[in-house]
Amino acid sequence: MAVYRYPRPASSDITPRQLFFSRRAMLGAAAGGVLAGGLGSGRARADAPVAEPTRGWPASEKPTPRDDVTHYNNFYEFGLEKSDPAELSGSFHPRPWQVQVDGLVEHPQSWDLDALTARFGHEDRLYRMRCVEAWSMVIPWQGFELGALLRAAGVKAGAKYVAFTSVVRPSEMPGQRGGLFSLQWPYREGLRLDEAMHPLTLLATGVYGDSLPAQNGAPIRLVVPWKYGFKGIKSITRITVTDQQPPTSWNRMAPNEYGFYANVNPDVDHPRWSQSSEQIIGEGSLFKTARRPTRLFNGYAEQVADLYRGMDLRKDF
Ligand SMILES: Nc1nc2c(c(=O)[nH]1)N[C@H]1C(S)=C(S)[C@@H](COP(=O)(O)O)O[C@H]1N2
Ligand SMILES: [Mo]
Repeated sequence: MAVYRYPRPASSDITPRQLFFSRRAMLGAAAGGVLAGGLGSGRARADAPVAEPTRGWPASEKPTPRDDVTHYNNFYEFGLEKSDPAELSGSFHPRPWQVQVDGLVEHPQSWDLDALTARFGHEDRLYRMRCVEAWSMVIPWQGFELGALLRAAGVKAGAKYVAFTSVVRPSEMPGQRGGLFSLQWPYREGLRLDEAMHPLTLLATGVYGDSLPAQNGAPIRLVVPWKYGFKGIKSITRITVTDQQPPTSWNRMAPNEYGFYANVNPDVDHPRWSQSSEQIIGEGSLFKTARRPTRLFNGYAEQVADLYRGMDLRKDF
């Protein structure tokens, strides 16, 4: 019997208020801090309208309220509850930060975060995010294409995959200090090289016009909008180009539940729940959740279906 609690069906995902506060008390979490403002930089705070995205979900899609995007999170390094990452990340230091780019590249290099932003900039992308737990958001990210970084690194012949590694800092990340549940740290993810080079694949450094708060994966995280949210690895320290399919965290923990591809697909159910529809976070009420049908490749089929032509999406789920 599995002892892990993630992912659960959507209906149980909302932490009852009482439990939320008793957990806070129990854990002695420092009150306030991160909740109030995040780790804001000098960038403009955006309660302002979200800029027209250059690519991604139509701008007509309503962004999920900022408060939900930054307080309903999965980031197991900080704890299991949706509220934990915002509550328990007060001692996390996302600067200074280095990202090592290595493996099958012409120019292996350790990039300072500021050097990455200076070189590749940050543009707006409004993307849908569909968690494997059957809930979804629409998130205004800022960032740059992973492909731009990989092109600068010079991908060598024979490369087939890209492996990603999250930070390990048990002193700043309570979820890494053991307990009943544990993924193996560091959190790892991977993409096929053509997925990594796809123009929709983003390295995000900001959300809602501000630097990423810790809970959203500060200071740099992956966003692959046609895949389940767990592919979007947070707080990346290393990007390795390789000729081997890399091991990935959730796939290693439960390979029959979480595939390497993890493409959003309403016709391939999770063994423990349906994937045919999703709860819309930030809409509906405590008494009635808002739902909508889930779409193949999270609605991005036109842009990405070619990547999977000839593949059996049930077998390579
Ligand atoms: N390092 C790390 N990255 C992670 C996770 C995590 O626990 N650790 N959770 C994943 C899951 S399951 C989801 S749904 C998204 C959530 O991103 P968000 O909190 O910014 O919405 O982050 C993904 N990236
Ligand atoms: Mo997720």
